[in-house]
Amino acid sequence: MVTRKKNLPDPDASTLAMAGDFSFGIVVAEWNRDITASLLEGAHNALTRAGVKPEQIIVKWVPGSFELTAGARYLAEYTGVDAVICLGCVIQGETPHFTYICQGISYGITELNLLFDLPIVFGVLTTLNLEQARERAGGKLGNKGEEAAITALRMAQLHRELEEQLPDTEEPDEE
Ligand code: RBF
Repeated sequence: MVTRKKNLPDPDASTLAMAGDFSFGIVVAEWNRDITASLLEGAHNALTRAGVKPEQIIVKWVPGSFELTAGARYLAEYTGVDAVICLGCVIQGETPHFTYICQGISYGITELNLLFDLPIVFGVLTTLNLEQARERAGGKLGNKGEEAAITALRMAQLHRELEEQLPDTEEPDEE
């Protein structure tokens, strides 16, 4: 029997109640497409299962994981989505390329989170081999795309809740 390790609980009632109000952008890398397509399926299913309308999910493919930062930035800047999910898979090869790509993406996505007022979620597998990637893309260790989607939902909810608590600072209209 396949055991699916779960790092995150399913979205709770308060998250499910808000899910229909949110829109999401998903940027997904074509490199290691078998794996990233499974991550995308996991993320998409988790969002729609929670109540997000399919038409409220924008999916954009980019060539490789290194391009996820730019893709996420475009989605954050040019669409009105409430959160962006980045999905990719970098597998270690024989050269140090792996390190540069992984560092580039993690720094890039961290910086976007600081620059843009919306959550940008890191759903990138960085594995030593294909087997480890398969285990995390619908295999015995679950589907990290699904976890990235639940994270995006929770962060969009947190963002909305805190935004709604802000006092209204608008100047009153002059007579
Ligand atoms: N992109 C990935 O998403 N996963 C990889 O495992 C991956 N390995 C790469 C290995 C090498 C040697 C090179 C040159 C690129 C690799 N890329 C990989 C593509 C990378 O993310 C990016 O698309 C290109 O470097 C162009 O900016």
